[in-house]
Amino acid sequence: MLLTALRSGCADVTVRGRRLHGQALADAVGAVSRSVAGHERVAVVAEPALETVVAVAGVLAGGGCAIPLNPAAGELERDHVLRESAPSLVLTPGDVDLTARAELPDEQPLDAQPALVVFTSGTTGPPKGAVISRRAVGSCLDGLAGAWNWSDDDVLAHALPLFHVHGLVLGTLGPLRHGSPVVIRAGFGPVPGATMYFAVPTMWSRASDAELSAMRPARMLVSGSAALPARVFERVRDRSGHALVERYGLTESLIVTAARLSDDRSPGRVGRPLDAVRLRIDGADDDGMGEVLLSGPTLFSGYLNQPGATATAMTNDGWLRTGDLGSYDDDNGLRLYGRLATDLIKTGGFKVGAGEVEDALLAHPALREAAVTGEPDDDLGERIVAWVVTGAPVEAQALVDHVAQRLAPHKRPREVRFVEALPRNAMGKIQKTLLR
Ligand code: MLC
Ligand code: AMP
Repeated sequence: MLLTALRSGCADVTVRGRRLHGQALADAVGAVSRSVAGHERVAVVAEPALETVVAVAGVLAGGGCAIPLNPAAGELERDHVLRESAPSLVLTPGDVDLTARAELPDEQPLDAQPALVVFTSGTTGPPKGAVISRRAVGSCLDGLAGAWNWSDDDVLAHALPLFHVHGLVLGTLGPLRHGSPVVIRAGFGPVPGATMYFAVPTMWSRASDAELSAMRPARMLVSGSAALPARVFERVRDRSGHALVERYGLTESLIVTAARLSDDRSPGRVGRPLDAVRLRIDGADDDGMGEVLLSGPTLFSGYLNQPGATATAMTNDGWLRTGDLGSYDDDNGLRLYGRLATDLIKTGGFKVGAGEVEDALLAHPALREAAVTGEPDDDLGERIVAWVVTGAPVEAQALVDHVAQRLAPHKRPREVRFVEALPRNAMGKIQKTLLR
């Protein structure tokens, strides 16, 4: 059983000021379940709305698999996701009637059946669909509950998008499993009575002094999805009285480590493994720093339709290569230092592949060449920079809009640099290190 609190009638969800809870919420979810019966894969246009929560829960409660779609995805990206995942139904908020009533279908076990397909970027090509089982979701959420004593006494607040693991699994399915009321706001900020806040570092960095101070009564403030800068950690601690709790994971593994409230906390220390998760450091240097590898029940089942990419992501003995650089010991937990692949950019907590943006840019008729890099950014952690060689006059903004419309606004370059030529090696490969 996945959505235990929802089934027992004690879930409580508020999105942008609209609330549905208790039996009325369970019944609305039941009605969606009935309406999608027989559909194995259902795409959900994940607008930040109560209907999205009810739609995803309805698909899962009936044993189906939900595919969250970024509502701001451009045509190219949306077509790709729909083609790859081939849902037999696409639900938009308009398809969900919050006043409809039906009993929830019978319980489904926490097993290898897919619960979600979440699309995530790689270094090259369009995003890949990570297939996430019911068991993985349940194990991750129970692991976090164990680490943080997350219970129905908690009230969770966040402003995360509902089409990625952070906002969807932790921020939505977590409360439906653990029974903590959740308040999902339009912009990140304090919520009276909240005991837990989940946010990406950019949100913590943007919170005002007054907002941070209003979060003082909470039990824990949590940061994840991207590296937490020391100055953000310190400012949050000064203004709110809380040392941010970091947790770490990937779409492909869900959340695998978390700092405990009893741990000494400092930026970059993302805690010890959750229950049943195993972690090892591959190719460690003298300082113990190497690639983080993971195994355990929270791991994804593979990339949809891409056995080759799945095999590349895993070792022969079944461990996931994360591409993250870290060191581990039982006393200090996992410490993260950065990523191996420079072609993966984390901007505002969103992962964006350089290759995907380059492909989109090159479809613009004025461009002859394009290379995309990530550069340090005080606000976003990293910002996407496009280096372009033009064959015809074009404004930077036109290129930015071109990417925002084809892919999604968060994948747009924040800066465009016009160059005469891109540096290439003897093989003709672009040397991105020379672009910095
Ligand atoms: C701007 N906009 C444009 C545009 N320029 N739209 C179209 N074309 C253009 N050229 C619009 C945007 O759509 C948006 O609209 C608004 O302008 C502001 O856009 P933005 O500047 O891109 O947003 P920003 O404020 O910078 O967003 C910051 C942020 C966001 C932190 C709120 O990055 C965010 O939500 N991050 C969370 C990412 C996340 O959840 N990652 C988890 C991955 S899972 P509008 O209408 O939208 O305001 C994972 C695993 C784990 O990593 O460990 O958790
Ligand atoms: P995604 O593919 O969007 O799920 O992003 C996964 C990546 O986010 C990981 O490989 C890490 O690089 C990064 N990440 C997640 N949590 C943290 C964290 N607490 N600190 C630093 N990086 C993180």
